Formats: sequence, structure tokens, C-alpha cells
Amino acid sequence: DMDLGAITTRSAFHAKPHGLTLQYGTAGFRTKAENLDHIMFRMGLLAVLRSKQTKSTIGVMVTASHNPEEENGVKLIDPLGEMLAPSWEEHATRLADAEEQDMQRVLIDISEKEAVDLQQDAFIVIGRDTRPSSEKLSQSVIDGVTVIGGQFHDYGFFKKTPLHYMVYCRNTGGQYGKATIEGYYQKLSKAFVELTRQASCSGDGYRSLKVDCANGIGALKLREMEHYFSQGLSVQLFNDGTTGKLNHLCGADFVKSNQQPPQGMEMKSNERCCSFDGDADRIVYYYYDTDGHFHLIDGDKMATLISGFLKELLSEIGESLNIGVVQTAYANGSSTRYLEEVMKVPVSCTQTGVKHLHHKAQEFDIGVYFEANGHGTVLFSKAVEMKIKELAEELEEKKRKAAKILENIIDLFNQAAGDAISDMLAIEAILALKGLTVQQWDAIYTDLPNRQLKVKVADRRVISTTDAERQAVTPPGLQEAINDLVKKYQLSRAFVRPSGTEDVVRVYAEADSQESADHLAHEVSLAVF
Ligand code: NG1
Ligand code: ZN
Repeated sequence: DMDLGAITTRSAFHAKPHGLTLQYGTAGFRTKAENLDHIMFRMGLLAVLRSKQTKSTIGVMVTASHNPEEENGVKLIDPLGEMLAPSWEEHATRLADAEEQDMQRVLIDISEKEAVDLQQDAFIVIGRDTRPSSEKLSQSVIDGVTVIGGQFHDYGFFKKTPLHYMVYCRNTGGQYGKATIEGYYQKLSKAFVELTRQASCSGDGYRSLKVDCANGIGALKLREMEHYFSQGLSVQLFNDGTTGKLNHLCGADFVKSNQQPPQGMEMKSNERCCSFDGDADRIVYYYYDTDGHFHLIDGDKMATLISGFLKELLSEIGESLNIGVVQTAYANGSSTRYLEEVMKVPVSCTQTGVKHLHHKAQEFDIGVYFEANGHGTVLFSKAVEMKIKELAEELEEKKRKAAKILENIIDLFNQAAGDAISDMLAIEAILALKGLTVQQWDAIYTDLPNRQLKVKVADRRVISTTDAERQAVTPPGLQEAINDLVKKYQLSRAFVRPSGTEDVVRVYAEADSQESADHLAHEVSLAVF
């Protein structure tokens, strides 16, 4: 049973700042670290209730990903490594907002609504990023977990994705791979090394890559893992956290939003480089051409490379498995057009946030999903996995080869959630197998020039959207204003939506030239006020 008296007593040590209301958004709770102590304690409580209800291990990750170092956040991970179910997001918001005297009632209410068996055991796994505030905050999570009678394992520093993976493994009895970090690294590396062996090798030094680690967790993890895959790829790490500040002037978010290289990285022309974000679940590629122009290769182009490659393999093994790509409104218009019209791959658009993409991708035999900013992975249905295993044994040479490649590709993609290292190895393997240079990859299609802006408004929630966030419903008149502005430009498109992770409204515009995209974004941001 819940010892409500003890919970109330402990809760007083994690008091809620007066008047603070927070919402469980796309990425859980995020705000200034100093305002998060009570949230952490309460999410410890909630994770235990969720664990009892699902009779499974639940994950709690303390991180604010690419947000500035002073901020932090927390999110819960459901039994199969997935994002928290929507009804529980609402419980999280209610519990977070409850005043001290209402806590007991809210806890009882959630338990009753969700028919939680309070006698059931609960097990929670906890991970955190490298932010200075994360250690203390994860202690508050533990305080919540233990006071309500849960057991836990604290993994300490952790990349978000392996925590997803760990939750998945614990709940599926280890069939998916050993539930250890070591097991995860080995599985990825083995698949990668086998794939690169299957590639007919091109010139010297082809498989070396410069990686900007955003001064985050990716550097630690790559160092630990490097020796497992070094036969297939040598990585040179920059912004490895020894001197710089997390996500400061570096990392995937910086590179993508500023469309410029990170500081602290030496780049020669035509050299393939990539950036992770601070918690290493996002990756973007880029290079300088011989004229000194910077080329960004974002999530959309990764999705295109990957889905094109998978489609070729499927046609080689002659199976009519369906493959689809899932994007958001931020996907570059050129990528959508190329996927649909040239590659003839069905494309779906969902709301921002990987949970939406992940969910949609599960509808395909093979679902490739990426946000433009570099979050993503590939999901394979159980039926596909079985079919491929069969084919890898039985068929004639050519088909068997293709099936074997697919088998390794399946192992390479993290099925629980995207992971920068897993995506990086998959991309590197595909480039090697196809014998593509970074320029050839980039040349698949040309991005439409685009601009993203942030606008501060009094209350961003006055903006609501529909059609996967591409149309504004409120405030009245806003969508009409955007439509009129868009008409003034060629190949243009624009939309606005309230951010789920920052107190801003995001504006996106694309058009036939950078100047037009910049103008349009600026004009739309004026219409938001
Ligand atoms: P918000 O703040 O809701 O736009 C941002 C990213 C998402 C996702 C989340 C979670 C953009 C435009 N939005 O969400 O793609 O990465 O953070 O980290 O990049
Ligand atoms: Zn991230």
C-alpha cells in the first residue's frame, strides 16, 4: 500500500515553487534546473504507479537534451522503451501541478482511474545526462521512488537511448539483446563490422569520420565503444567535453539551426563530418565543398538514403514488404517531393516529437522515421524480422546476400528509439556498401532554402494547430495572414506552432531562395504578435 503520510512528509523536502505550473510536453518536463526538484520527486512517485500498473520496469531519464546547460528535464519511459502513454502524460501534469495539500488526493485518484494494483512490485531504472544539476535531481527521483515503495537501479550517466533500450530488454526477457550497455555496444558493432566487410572497399581512409560530440555524453559513449567497431570505422572526436560547455556553439542543434559548422572542429574540404546533440539521440552530417560552401545533410536526407537503400534490398530479395517514411512539417519540401515522386515511397506527416513519428512508423512493415533535426530510426515489424531470418538461410546467392545485409541493418537500428551512434553506424555502413561519397549522397536532391525563427509571446498556447501542425486554427485570422504572405513567394511554405520544450513560438518558412525564405519567416513572425 501507499504510505500517504510518509509521502507527504518527504514531499515537504521537495517543495513546489509557488505559482509554478509546468506541462508534460513533447519531451517530458523541461525548465530551469532550480525549478525541477519537486517535479523529479513526483515523477519518481508516478513512475512507481506506472510500473505497478503495467507490471513492468519503467525508465526515468533526467535530461534536457539540447537545451542550455542551466536547464534540465525529466521524462518517463514506458515498458517497450517508448514514450509515456498520453493518459499518463496528463497524470504527470496533474501531479506536477498539485499543491502540497492536494498530492494525496491526486495520487489516489490516478491509482483508481488506472486501476493500479498497489500490492504489485515496482521497478524503476534511472539515467541522467552530464549536466551539473542532473546528479542531485536524479537523487530526488530516487527519493520519490523509494518513499512509495519502489525498487530501482541507477545507471548514472546515460545516453537517453540506451535507457530506452534497457527498459525494453528488461521487459522482453532479453530476447532482443543483453540488457547491458556492453551488450548493446557489441550488438551494434558486430552488425556494423559485418556490413563493412560485405562492402567492396573503396580508397584509403574512406571510413574515417569526424564527430562533434556537443560536449555531451556521446563522447564518453563513443570512447567506450570505439574499439568494438574500429575495424570498420575510425572516429575522431571533437567537443568531447574536456574543455567546452554542453551544446555551446556546437552540437547537432547548433549546426542545424545556424546552418554552419560547430566551433572547435577542424574541417578540410570534402571531409565527411557529423554532430551529435548533448544526449546523443540526434545526428546531422555536413561538409565543406571545394568552393568553401557549407553543406548540411539533415534528418530528411538520412531518411532518403536509408529508405532508398532498404527499397533496393527489398527488390533484390523480391518480397513485397511495404516501406514508408514518416516526417514532420519541418521536413524540407524537396525531400518529401523526392521520396514521393522519384522514389515512390509513401510519406506520412505527423506532429513534432519522436513519439508521434514512432507511432506512425509502426504501421509499416518497415517504417523509416526522422525529424529534420536528426532524431530518428527505422522500425521493422516482427513479421519482417522473421521473414528476413528465413531468407538469409534459404535463397539463392544474390537474394541470400541481400537478406544477410538486411539482417545486420535490423540489428544496427535501435528499435526502441533513435540513437545518434546507431544512426551514425547505419549511415556509414550504407555509404560504404553503396560506395557513395558525402557529395554524392548530398546530391540526391537539393534542399529548398529555409529559415526557422523563435518568437517570444505572452502566452504561446493561444496558438493551436491542425493538419500535423501545418495549419493554425487559433488565433483567428493568423492562418489567413500566413496564406497571404506565402503567396508572395515562389515554392514557398510556412507554418507556426508553439514549442513543446521552450517558451517560444516556432516559425518555419521555405522558398526558392535563402533571401525569400528569410523574408517570409520574418514576415510570418510579425503576424504572430
Ligand atoms: P519543440 O520545442 O516542440 O519544437 C523540439 C524539436 C523537436 C524535438 C523536441 C524534443 C524542432 C523544430 N523541434 O521540439 O523536433 O527534437 O525538441 O527534443 O526541432
Ligand atoms: Zn537529444
